[in-house]
Amino acid sequence: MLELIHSIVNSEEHIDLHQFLHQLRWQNKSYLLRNDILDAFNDYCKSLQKPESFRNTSQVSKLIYHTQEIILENETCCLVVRPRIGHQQVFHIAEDLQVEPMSVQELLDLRDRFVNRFHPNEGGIFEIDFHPFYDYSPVIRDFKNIGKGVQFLNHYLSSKLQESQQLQEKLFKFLSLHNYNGTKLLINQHIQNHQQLSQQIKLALDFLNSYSPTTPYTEFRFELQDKGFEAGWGNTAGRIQESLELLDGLIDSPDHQTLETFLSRIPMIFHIVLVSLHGWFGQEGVLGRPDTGGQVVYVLDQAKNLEQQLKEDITLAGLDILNVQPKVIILSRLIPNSDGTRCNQRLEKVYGTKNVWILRVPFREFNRKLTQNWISRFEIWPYLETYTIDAEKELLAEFNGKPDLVIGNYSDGNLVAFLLARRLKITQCNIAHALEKSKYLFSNLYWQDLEEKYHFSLQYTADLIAMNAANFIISSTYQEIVGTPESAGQYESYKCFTMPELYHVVDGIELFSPKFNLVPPGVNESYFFPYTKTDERFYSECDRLENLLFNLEDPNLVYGKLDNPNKQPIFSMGRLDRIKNLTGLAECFGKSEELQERCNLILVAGKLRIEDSADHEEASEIEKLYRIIEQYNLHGKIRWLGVRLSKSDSGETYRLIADCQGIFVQPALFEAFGLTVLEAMISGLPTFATQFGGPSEIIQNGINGFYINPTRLEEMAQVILEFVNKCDHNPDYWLRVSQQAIDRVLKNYTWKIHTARLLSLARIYGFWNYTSKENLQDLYRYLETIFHLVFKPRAQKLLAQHIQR
Ligand code: UDP
Ligand code: LCN
Repeated sequence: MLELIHSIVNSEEHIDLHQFLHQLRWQNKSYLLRNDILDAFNDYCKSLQKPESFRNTSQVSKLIYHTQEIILENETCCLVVRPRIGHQQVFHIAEDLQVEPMSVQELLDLRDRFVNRFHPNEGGIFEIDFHPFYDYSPVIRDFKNIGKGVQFLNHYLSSKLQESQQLQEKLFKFLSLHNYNGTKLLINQHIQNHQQLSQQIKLALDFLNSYSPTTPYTEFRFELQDKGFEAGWGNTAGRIQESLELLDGLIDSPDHQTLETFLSRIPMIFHIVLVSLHGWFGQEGVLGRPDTGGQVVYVLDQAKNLEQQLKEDITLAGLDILNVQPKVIILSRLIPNSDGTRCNQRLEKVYGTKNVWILRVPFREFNRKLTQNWISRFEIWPYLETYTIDAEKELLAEFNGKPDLVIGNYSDGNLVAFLLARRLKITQCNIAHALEKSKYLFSNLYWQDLEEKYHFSLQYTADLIAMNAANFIISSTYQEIVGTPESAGQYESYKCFTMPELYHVVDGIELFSPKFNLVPPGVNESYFFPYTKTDERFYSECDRLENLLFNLEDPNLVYGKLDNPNKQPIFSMGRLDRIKNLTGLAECFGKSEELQERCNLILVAGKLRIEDSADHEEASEIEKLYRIIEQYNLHGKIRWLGVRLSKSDSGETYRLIADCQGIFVQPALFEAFGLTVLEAMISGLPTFATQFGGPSEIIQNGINGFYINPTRLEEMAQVILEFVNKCDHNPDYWLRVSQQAIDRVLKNYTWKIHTARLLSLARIYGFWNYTSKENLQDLYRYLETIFHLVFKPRAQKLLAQHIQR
């Protein structure tokens, strides 16, 4: 990029760069983000009647396209440029177009000066830098491979296995470690080192040759034991042979594919904890409450499917004979004042499973006094450390020992996962779901002003600790990690930022680390399936739901009566919080008379009345929705259902809308992933979803759905209208998009794919963790220091405030 700027400066275009920056200085904004920059550039081009070629292909336009931020200070400009995904460069351009690269430290100081919180004379600021701790680990080179960490790691590990006898010995030791409830698995005391292992494998393979591949393991179990091999290699002679051949291959000539297949078979995961703390965690009547959405759906479905996958793996490994039982515990919080939910129950079995449980542990204050009420996710930080200590005891009792894997969910669950993993010395996996930092613009820069309400200083510190500690991280989309060519990713936003007067993050996370893996979730196919699967549909519920959607007049449940219920329905379902932007959809509908003539708008939005809401954002969205209905006089054209639908009701609702050849719209200002998008698509609804965030990876625009820009309401209405018109001209069009939406989900987003991948990762990273644990000690010490010296004092201060309230 420096070359590009130099080349601009040395060409005719330097006049444009000079004038453009000059024009910016005359604006009243001195901190511009990408959208502002693009708008300003458009204005510049318009005002000087620049030709299209200049706007699109000039060197200046190229520079502008890649610029994420411009900060103006006195006569100079600072440009934060993202030449390609995962890379950032910073430049300082003076009035006379002298260009100098700027260091990260200089950028952070500048940002502090921007908010008047730069105090060089009072000493330096604490700098957080994780870069040195990633030295031990290999890093991916090409940004296109970010999120494919395990493939990369397998290449790396297999080449190391080839070179290093030490790693071969570690592999042997790793294999000798495994047991189930004290019963040895895989290798017993007859094999003492990796050379011996290699000899015994050959003997065992010769021995197995005399059996037909389908012979059950029980028939030759004791002979194999004599050769040093315990249960865990397979359930039949054929499967065991395959496993031992894989291992033989790994010892003689390791390659990445063999390593992955072999490690994915190792029976080392039987007991799993999923930590999901904030919101209300339950199987019924909780979705749509504040802080309670897709994460609950995700974790419940994941837990059920993990049990299923573990069972399959256990059977294939031949461990049924040891009566090995997988167990999955969803660790959540107990809320004594549970508002009609089951969140006050300590233990609850998950429906349809054999051994999946929700274990709820209460938060406590000083002197073991328990908190009684629900607490917002922004306020729960002070309780997490004592919570972990209590939860650890309960988990040890429930599992009758240690779990094998802990998976954290969201910032709070990930911090607890970190603390648990440190105490129990087990593998830690993180799932972000949504990182608040990218949702709230400038939230780090103005953290002090927002602290009373949001406590971002705690949340972002917790995020840094947990994401760096995690052995592996799974993300639902690529852009969750590193964004798109135009916008930064959620994890990327932790790379370098300032928390003025608290700390500077010089390097907050290695985005090229192999710990990142893209593993999207699935949909629960018992509830969400195509509308065409008539034999599986819940017809007994259809009349009730149809009436609720289109006709029922009950002011407690529905606002709005449709003049013509037969018009094509535009459907949406979500919580009434600002980011979900259901009000934006109503306004888009309000602005387009043509859309109102052609369609009805039906919203399932949880609540109807401000007085029923304890959440300030929700209350103001309710108010706004009423205002929009009045402003655009949407009476007769809109129905607003103030209900929370159960899973089976929401599944049938999507299908009922599909029966009417309706569409689904997801209008969020930003959506990290968007389970409703998957649910609507698998039901067969042509889906229009926000272009900001995960949906743009789920949908392929124009093929199996459509992107909308929720900040441009007229344009959004136009996209929907175009579709409606096309369907009028070609009745097959709706059917085609509908079928393509179904196919997209079935092929790429199933829980079966997700859990098989997740367990394979857990095993591979378990091995990686084992081989590199000495190298991780420095990092862990650093993380503990940040936890104790930055996080904890702030958490204690917040607790004192809670107690005073
Ligand atoms: N949901 C539901 N009933 C409702 C509202 C929402 O079952 O009345 C479910 C919806 O089906 C989806 C989840 O809540 O599974 C919302 O997840 P999503 O990822 O779309 O958004 P989040 O709420 O996590 O931001
Ligand atoms: C949280 C969100 O905001 C959604 O975008 C996701 O779909 C959900 O979690 C499940 O991961």
